[in-house]
Amino acid sequence: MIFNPEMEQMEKSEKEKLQLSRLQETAKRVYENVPFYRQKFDEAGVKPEDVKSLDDLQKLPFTKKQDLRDNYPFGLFAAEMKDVVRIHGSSGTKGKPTIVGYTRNDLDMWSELVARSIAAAGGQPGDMFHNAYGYGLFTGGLGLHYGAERLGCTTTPVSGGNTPRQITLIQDFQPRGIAGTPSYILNIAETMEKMGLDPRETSMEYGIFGAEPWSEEMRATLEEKLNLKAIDIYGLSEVLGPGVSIECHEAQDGLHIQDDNFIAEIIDPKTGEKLDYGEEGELVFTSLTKEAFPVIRYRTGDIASLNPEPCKCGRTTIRMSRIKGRYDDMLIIRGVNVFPLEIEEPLLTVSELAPHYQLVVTKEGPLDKVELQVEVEEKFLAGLDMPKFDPEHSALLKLQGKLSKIIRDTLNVTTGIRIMEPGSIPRSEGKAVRVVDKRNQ
Ligand code: DLL
Repeated sequence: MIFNPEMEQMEKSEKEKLQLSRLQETAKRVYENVPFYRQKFDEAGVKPEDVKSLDDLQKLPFTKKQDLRDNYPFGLFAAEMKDVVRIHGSSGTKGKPTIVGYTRNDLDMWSELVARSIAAAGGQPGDMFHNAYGYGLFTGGLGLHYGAERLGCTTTPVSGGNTPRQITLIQDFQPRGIAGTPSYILNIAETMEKMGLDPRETSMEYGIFGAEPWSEEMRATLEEKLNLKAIDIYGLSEVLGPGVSIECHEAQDGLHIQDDNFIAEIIDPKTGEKLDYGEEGELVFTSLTKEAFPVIRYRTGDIASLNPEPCKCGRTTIRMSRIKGRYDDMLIIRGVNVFPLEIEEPLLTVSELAPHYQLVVTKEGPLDKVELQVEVEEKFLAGLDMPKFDPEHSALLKLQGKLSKIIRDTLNVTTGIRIMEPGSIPRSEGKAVRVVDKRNQ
């Protein structure tokens, strides 16, 4: 089902006209209401009236995460505080959270975009919908919540954590749809298995998973374990929250960007130059309809590419690739750039290993040293003669060698590898911690 065919199937030239008039309004809004933007525009020698075509977006300055920090908490708001009815934020890795705000119209638009997203994932009015994203400052919980209600789903605000209760509610309420981070949903599935329940037997038909990087292999694992369709949803607080883009269940091939509300660009992160369709680089978003917290050319730090080809689902919106990672999370292992996800992919192809891993980064002299810690699959372990877990057991050493070779062959890097006992890697209840950085300890 297409929730808003008028917008989601709009013809290209008409969409571009709409984008341009909305971009002009947004440029005017930030210039008139936010001293930060006025100063940046002035420094760049550009006025809102200079935006005469979509190409003129290139003339506008970028906005970065540091700009949000410098203007903490409300300095970038473009609406009066009396009109701001909701605050959200993201915790980030250090310091104060990044704060964003919404007017009533913003919340209305957000609900609509999430309703569109759930429909794209295969959701329908009347579905029972289990929302396991965290409720709070994080945008995942309330973002999915209001969108599910807007679509007409019976929405259960379970939030993250308390896994046994999640399982009881899944069994008793019989949801058709579930939402949560892929790592937490995996945790729920495995907890069910431990309780002697078969996660393939639940009522769930589709899952809306995102808020953290996950690989095609993780999709295959989740679809197999839970017998549902796993759909990738993307978003970030600075731009909206969940609902910026989502895959459709028909193709599961790229995430449809809600481009009546956002313009996406891909840039070279070093030069800031705009890249072509298909080229991989940093994803940049400009909001077109937001009132309280519009963003102009916001540099997400996320790596993706764009695809303008029409999709078989009938939507005409531009699509982005699955996120490969964040520039912040990139590791440099002996001169080779590696994203955690690139390690997840080969790792999940080894059936003797469980999909639980962490990369521990330490310093050895001037070089970064990376150790991949990964759990062995319980079933494999049970077949070995090992009363007490022994990492030096020949079968585990052999497994270690096998994984090391696969990683070397696919990524051209050598990492240390530690095979861990089942259950020893901390389980996620929200965003999984994949990189443990001990370089400054
Ligand atoms: O994670 C919003 C969200 C909630 C998205 C629920 C999807 C579902 P933040 O906490 O601000 O917002 O974190 C945003 O998370 O810049 C990406 O690095 C990462 N991210 C979000 N979705 C995906 C995804 C929410 N599908 C940051 N794949 C973003 C990979 C993702 N990374």
